[in-house]
Amino acid sequence: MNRVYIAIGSNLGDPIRKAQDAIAALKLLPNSRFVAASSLYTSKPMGPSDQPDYVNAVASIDTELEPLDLLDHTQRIELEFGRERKKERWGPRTLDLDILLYGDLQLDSERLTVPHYGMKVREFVLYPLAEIAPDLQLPDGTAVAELVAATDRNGLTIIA
Ligand code: ROI
Repeated sequence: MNRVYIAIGSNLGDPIRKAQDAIAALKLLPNSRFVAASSLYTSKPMGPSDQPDYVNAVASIDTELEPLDLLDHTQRIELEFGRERKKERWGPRTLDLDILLYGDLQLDSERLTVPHYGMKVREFVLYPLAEIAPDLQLPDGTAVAELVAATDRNGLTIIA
């Protein structure tokens, strides 16, 4: 079994509902066991500021799915909830599921990079992650608690 952490983000079309639906969908993944989901948080957009605030959360599962099989599933869930891939870089999105960590795997491939490249500096990832895994260390030995301590909340607030 591999402990996996998945970041959830949405800022279009009832984002609270989208995040809750995403968590429900993760509970149904094959060959996997749902472990935990964080609270839902609201966060200021990273990237262009002329877009709505985001709803963010982090969930963890234990899975026997291979990394790219898991990615197939998370991308399927994104599409099920109406994700449209837009041209604009860092523009608004109906649902984003990012595989943050896959056990201690360090992988840099065309389709998937774990640990997720931005996770060490994004408050909307680090705070929810620390909520469900306060003692977690990244594959390089960095403690999530240390990263949280070094990262401003930037308005991040629990909403549900
Ligand atoms: N900003 C916030 N606050 N939350 C996100 O989930 C998020 N996702 C993104 C970009 C566009 C980088 N900005 C975000 O993909």
